[in-house]
Amino acid sequence: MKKYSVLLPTYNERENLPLIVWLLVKYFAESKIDYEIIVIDDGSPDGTLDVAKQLQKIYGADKIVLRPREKKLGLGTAYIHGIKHATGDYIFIMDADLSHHPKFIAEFIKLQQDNDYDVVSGTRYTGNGGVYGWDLKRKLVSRVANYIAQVLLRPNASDLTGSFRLYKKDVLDKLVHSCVSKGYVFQMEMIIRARQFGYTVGEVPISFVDRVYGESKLGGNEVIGYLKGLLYLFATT
Ligand SMILES: Nc1nc2c(ncn2[C@@H]2O[C@H](COP(=O)(O)OP(=O)(O)OP(=O)(O)O)[C@@H](O)[C@H]2O)c(=O)[nH]1
Ligand SMILES: [Mg+2]
Repeated sequence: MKKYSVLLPTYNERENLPLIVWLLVKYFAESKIDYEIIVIDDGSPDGTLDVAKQLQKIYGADKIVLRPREKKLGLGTAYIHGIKHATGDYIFIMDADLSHHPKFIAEFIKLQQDNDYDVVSGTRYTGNGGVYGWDLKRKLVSRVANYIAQVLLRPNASDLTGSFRLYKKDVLDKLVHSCVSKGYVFQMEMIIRARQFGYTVGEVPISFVDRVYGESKLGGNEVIGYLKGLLYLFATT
C-alpha cells in the first residue's frame, strides 16, 4: 500500500491547524489511504506548536509528526526540513491556512496514478480553478507575478506560484535540493526545475479561498524577493 506524507508548514496558524488536520484525517481515513501529517512550525509566537502537540495526542504520533524549528527560517528550508523525515512514497505540500482544501486531494492522487506523473500541481488559473476572497490588489499581484514568470520562463504550467502540489518522494528530494531560493519564489523555481530535469507535471484545477483566520505574510519584501528570484532564474536557466 502506498503511503502519503503531507507537509504542513506553519507560522501563526493556531486557529487553522485543528481544522486542516481534522479534514485531512477524515479524508484519508474514509479513503483508507495510509498517511502521515508532518507539521513544521517555525517557533510561532501564537503557540501553534502547543496546538500541534494536542493534535498529536488526539490522532497519534504516527499520524501527526512534529518537526519544529526554533525560529522563522522561511518556507523553502521548511520543506527541506520536513521531507528529511517523511516516510511516504508520495508527498503533498499544502498551506495550513485552509486556502487549500483537502477535498481536492482525491483528484491529485487519481491524476498522478492514471498518468504516473512525477508532479501534480494545483492550479487556480485553468478549468474550474479560481481565487475567492482576495481583493483586487492581491489578485493583481498574483496574476502579474504569474504572468511575468510565464513570459520570461515559459514553464508550460499555468500556476507557478501556487503551493498545493503532490510529488513523488525522490522527485521532491531532488527538486528541493536543486532550488536556490528561500522565499515565495521557491514554488515557482520548483516547477521550473521540474521542467529542466524533464519531470512530468500534471495539473488539477483548485479553488483557492483566502484565509479566514490569521494574518497574511505577503508584504513588499516578498514581492521584491520574488522579482529578484525570477530574474535570477531567467538569467541562469
Ligand atoms: N514553517 C514555516 N511556515 C511558514 C513560513 N511562512 C509561511 N508559512 C506557512 O506557509 C503557508 C503559506 O503561507 P501564507 O502566509 O498563507 O502565504 P500566502 O497564502 O501566500 O498568503 P496569505 O494566506 O495571505 O497569508 C502557511 O501555512 C503559513 O503558515 C515560515 O517561514 N516557516
Ligand atoms: Mg495563505
